[in-house]
Amino acid sequence: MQLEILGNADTVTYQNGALVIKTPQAEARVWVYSPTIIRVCISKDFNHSDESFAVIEKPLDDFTWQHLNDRVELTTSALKLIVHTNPLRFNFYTADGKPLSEDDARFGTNWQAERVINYRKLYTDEKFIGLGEKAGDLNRRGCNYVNWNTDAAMHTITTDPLYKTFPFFIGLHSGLTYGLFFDNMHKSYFDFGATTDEQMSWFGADGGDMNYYFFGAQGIRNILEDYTWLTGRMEMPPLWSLGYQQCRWSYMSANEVLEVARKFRQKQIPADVMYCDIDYMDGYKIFTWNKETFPDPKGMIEELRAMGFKLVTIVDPGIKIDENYPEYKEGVDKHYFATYPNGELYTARVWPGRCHFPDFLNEEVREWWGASFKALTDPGVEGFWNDMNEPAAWGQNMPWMVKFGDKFMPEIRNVYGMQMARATYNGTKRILNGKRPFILTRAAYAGTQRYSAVWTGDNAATDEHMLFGQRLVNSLGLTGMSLIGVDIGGFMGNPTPELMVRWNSLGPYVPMYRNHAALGMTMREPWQWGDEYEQIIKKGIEQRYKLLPYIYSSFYQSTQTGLPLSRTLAIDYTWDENIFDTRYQNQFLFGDALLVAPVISTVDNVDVYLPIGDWYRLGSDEKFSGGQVINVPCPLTDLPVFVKTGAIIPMQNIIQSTNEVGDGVLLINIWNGNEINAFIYYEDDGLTYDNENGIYYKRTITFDPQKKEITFGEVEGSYQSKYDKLQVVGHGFDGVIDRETLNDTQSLMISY
Ligand code: MIG
Repeated sequence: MQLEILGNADTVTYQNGALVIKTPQAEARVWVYSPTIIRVCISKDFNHSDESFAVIEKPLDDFTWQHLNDRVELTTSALKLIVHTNPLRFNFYTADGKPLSEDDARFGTNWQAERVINYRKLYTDEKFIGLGEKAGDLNRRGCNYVNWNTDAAMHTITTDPLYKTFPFFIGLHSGLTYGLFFDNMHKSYFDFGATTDEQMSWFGADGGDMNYYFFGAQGIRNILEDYTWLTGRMEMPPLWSLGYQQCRWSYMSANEVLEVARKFRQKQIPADVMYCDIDYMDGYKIFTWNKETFPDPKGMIEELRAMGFKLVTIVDPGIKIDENYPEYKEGVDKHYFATYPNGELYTARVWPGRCHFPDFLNEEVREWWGASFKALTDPGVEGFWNDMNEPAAWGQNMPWMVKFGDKFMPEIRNVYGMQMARATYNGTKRILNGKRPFILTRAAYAGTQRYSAVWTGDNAATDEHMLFGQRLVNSLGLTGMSLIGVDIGGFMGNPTPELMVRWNSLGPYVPMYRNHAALGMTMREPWQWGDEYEQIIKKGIEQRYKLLPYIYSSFYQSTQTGLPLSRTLAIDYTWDENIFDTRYQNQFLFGDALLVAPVISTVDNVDVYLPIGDWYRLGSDEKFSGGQVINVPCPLTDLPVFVKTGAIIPMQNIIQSTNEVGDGVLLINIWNGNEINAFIYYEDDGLTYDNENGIYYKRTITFDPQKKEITFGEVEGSYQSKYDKLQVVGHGFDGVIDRETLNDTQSLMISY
């Protein structure tokens, strides 16, 4: 194997909005996407189609550049890129010249066979966060990772790779922030100083170009906003998907599904969603129903609907080889499946037995797949769970020569699941004719937030996995994903009743709250744990429903800014060393106002680190000063959750599902503080795309402690709020704020 270097620049020209720099060995192009986003693409064989599955924006033609002796300087209003020409190196600075991130001066970018690698300077105090669903600590310094979407069944808390690929990380040093997105879908590698004696960080891929977007905005919020501008943001999810979801592999019959749903209503435990895992199908054939066990899907779904439940069904990519199966016949006739290089169809075994695999990279195949959902939408399914799309098959080792169109498996593996989710989203959105589909996918690539929610796959029923799962959720939140779930209770193995209770006290603060378990595991519904525990779990679920107005508004924030619901403390407390301490690294903000400290089930007090500011414990309104570690009780009935002073949290009274109208009272909870604070309240019908036509209800609620005034801003949008009464609930005020019931009031003076 030879090492090929990038070499010295021969020519530097400007062509169609890009700087084009040629060396004898390669060609580099530089584009500016915004003042804070610069793209560099270095290639030995420049690909003119320049296809990306992640990026949805186009470059701007807005930068200045000059070619000096040994370098080219490109400047935007926020950044300076210095390209050294001998040899070619790319170094990024703030506008006033502070280094943000630089090539390693010795090695820069080079190739070994098809592998392309970029070596970067490592700063002494540099930390790294990101890469989405990855094992390890919040600070990824000293770790290395591989992106290669994998059915990581039985994974531990150190397994790598897992199911998803998000080649985007954020670097922190010298009080400065930057982000780097390596948009390359081949198998890729990231090393944050792990195996370079702390001299360099490096990343690369098995093929393709050294194609990266550099984000130079200051502050992680701004970087996330830029990253999600570039790769898209989620749209408003159906409100019902934010309620409690009950899943299992599998509820084996329509009767069983209905029985469980009824029991939620009898016991008055709120819930919105029931799931059908693979056993609803006829011989695991996608888009079919088992005629014996699910004889009348429409009837079942209508009964569920009458109880206020939605149904989500699973689909896998593998299409069973079966002459009597229309999807198989059509897929073969139209050449929709992956092949060997000689044109034979590739076959592997998975649940249905011998299967073929749709080529989701082909738009016609995506259309066909999407349209096939009629078999599920006709009887009334509105949620579609995409599993096994790494893609997975028994043996887990798809041969590298398998072809998807003109590309081989290793080139497309990391985007396959995302393209399946895209096909599912577009297809079901069309068929549902104005209703929002709910899509959930296991495999993903950067940009998946535009189509789907994700969950973290097959975890285990241990305390350690509960904490790890939260870390994965928080890290996924740094990649544009916001609607994220973990299998509450643990997929493999059986939780102790205490763990089940504890996990359900965290559940209200997991963006997607879904209880799920593997085949053969104990039953997991809230009533399986004895009376006393059932009541605690019920309280947890009720907490989720109380918080829904806050949660929904917070998802609106995700759609506008790319900020996730569950936020590692690194987002807002970036320079506070304590938040990276492995004892506190799982703590997170849930929306703007709540700080949650996940804690194992076997202790009844715990150390919590409260960042700077004052905080109230949610359960008791007890006040604490931040910037210190506090030891607090954490009985199974009270997970440590804290509220920021000045916080405004709209809540509602308990309902049994999002389908219920409720009592029309919106409870504006306010915790006393010293500084003025505002919250953007958002509501729409939770079900359709009418919100895109201005049919929503949005207003800013402001609390000004100096003026002792709460202001309800002008309502934007034409949606009629489902709450016709407002009640202000004060916390931490001397004396009680009257629980005054207001109508559409603009401002309210309070006395305390
Ligand atoms: O080979 O559909 O991660 O959630 O219950 C296992 C059965 C296939 C893996 C998923 C899991 C699901 C299970 N699936």
